Amino acid sequence: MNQNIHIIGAATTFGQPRLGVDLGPDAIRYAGLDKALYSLGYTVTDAGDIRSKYRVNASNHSVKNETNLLNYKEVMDFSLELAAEVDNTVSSGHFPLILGGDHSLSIGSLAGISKHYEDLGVIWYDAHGDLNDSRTSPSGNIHGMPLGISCGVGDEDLVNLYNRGIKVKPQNVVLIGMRDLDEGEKLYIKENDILTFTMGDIRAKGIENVMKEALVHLEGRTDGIHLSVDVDALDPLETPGTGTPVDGGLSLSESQLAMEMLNESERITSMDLVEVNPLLDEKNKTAEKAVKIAESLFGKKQL
Ligand code: B3U
Ligand code: MN
Ligand code: MN
Repeated sequence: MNQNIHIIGAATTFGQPRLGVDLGPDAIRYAGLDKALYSLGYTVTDAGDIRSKYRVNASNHSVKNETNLLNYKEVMDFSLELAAEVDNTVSSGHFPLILGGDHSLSIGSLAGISKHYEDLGVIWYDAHGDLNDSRTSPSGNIHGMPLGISCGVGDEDLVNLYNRGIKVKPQNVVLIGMRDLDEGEKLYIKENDILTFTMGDIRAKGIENVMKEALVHLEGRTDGIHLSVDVDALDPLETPGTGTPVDGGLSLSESQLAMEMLNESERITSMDLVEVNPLLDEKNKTAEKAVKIAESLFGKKQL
């Protein structure tokens, strides 16, 4: 594992309508992220937050454009800024740890990271596929689209963001924790043969076997693996402070084991930790879980 971690707060809320997810990066910091990583022996720097130049308030938020995309311009501008910061972070030899913020931020993080890899793998640890485009999306929320956009599907300008086209090949993606997929997403997964582990698969095989299969699948075909963790992959009993909770999710302990295995693989190059919304939380419990997940990824073992 890269010993130099650079934290980037991606304080955006424009990918979905619930205000407060832009406060996620500080909620995770206040839950003790840097100290936890120092204690594991890492060098940690913090870029502070990237914040949209557009002010957020209850009346201007959640405006759809003519093609069913919510806060389109805001997401576009934010993604560009984040892509540049992440690109610079990788160039300077640091591990980018991007704190969200809603999941639309992965449009920018993947744009920045993928520039450095021919065949970037992606592990998408989430209740949702985030593979919609403006036609298949039931909501118009761009946080339900970042993986699709990164694979080259959807709005042309978002797909071509950061002067680059497709960022990730669908065969280099593994979905873990799925339990809320829209019809269009199911079709896309089938047509592109994306390795997918639903909660049903995880219950049947166990998380350990699922992670083994995921790593075997990405072995050989990828030259680095980006990990995108949406805290709604976990059960809402564990992580209630998130905008679109779905029952029947992963436990903290399963998630820690999954992260430990990723640590041992020594293949993870970068991470998003997203959708922590302290305004929906109980005493910052969700941010505390996010810190535990990061600790496990960076090598802390469960007792
Ligand atoms: N698939 C739905 C719901 C959703 C996606 N991501 C989240 N929720 N967090 C959509 O709106 O695209
Ligand atoms: Mn997500
Ligand atoms: Mn989700």
